[in-house]
Amino acid sequence: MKLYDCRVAPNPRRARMFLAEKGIALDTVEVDILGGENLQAAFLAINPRGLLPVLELDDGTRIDEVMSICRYFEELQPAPRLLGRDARERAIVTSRQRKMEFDGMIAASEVFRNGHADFARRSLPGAGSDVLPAIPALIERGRQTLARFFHWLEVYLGEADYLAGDAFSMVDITAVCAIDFAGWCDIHVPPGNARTLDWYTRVSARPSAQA
Ligand SMILES: N[C@@H](CCC(=O)N[C@@H](CS)C(=O)NCC(=O)O)C(=O)O
Repeated sequence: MKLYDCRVAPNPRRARMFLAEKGIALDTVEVDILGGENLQAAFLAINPRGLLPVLELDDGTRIDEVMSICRYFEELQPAPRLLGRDARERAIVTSRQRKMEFDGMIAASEVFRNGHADFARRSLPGAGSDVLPAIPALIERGRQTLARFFHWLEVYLGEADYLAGDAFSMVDITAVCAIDFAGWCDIHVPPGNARTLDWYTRVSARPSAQA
């Protein structure tokens, strides 16, 4: 089994954090997104969408999408549960997880990719078109979406110590990866969001955050 990975990229980091929390070590194959290796034939044969991470099983099955990879390992090795401990928690994790992706990860990606010279002709991640020019208006939209994201983190952390309740979960992993991704564009947790700043310190101090 092996994980196609990219050390600097935020979505592969989500998968690595999840695996580290479970104590699962996998062989990895590094793919250079910045250099465009993910858009070349060798990697497109692995994932025609050109996206990372991808998990390859020993029987050759390839699983893309971070959440699919995580669900696979949650079933193989339930402890510690990171996708919810019972039906109620699993529903909350699923609901909030989507918000972390749409309002956090995708918004940070909009700001980053539409404003960075290296991605001026690759404004969406992965394969699909030879040239996808940046759309500068998406930078502001991404900023606005991130402002909403930060607002909701503060609300959720007013209810419990972690973003989906009293247990650390995948929701916390996606949120911390989105915050660090937004930091590439100098967008940070607002200084008045005390609960989020405290949570961020706690989550960033977990060994998995360095995975
Ligand atoms: N929804 C996908 C998102 C995957 C994704 O966007 N990965 C980025 C790295 S963070 C990528 O592969 N980018 C390729 C590119 O920029 O061309 C998932 O959860 O795996």
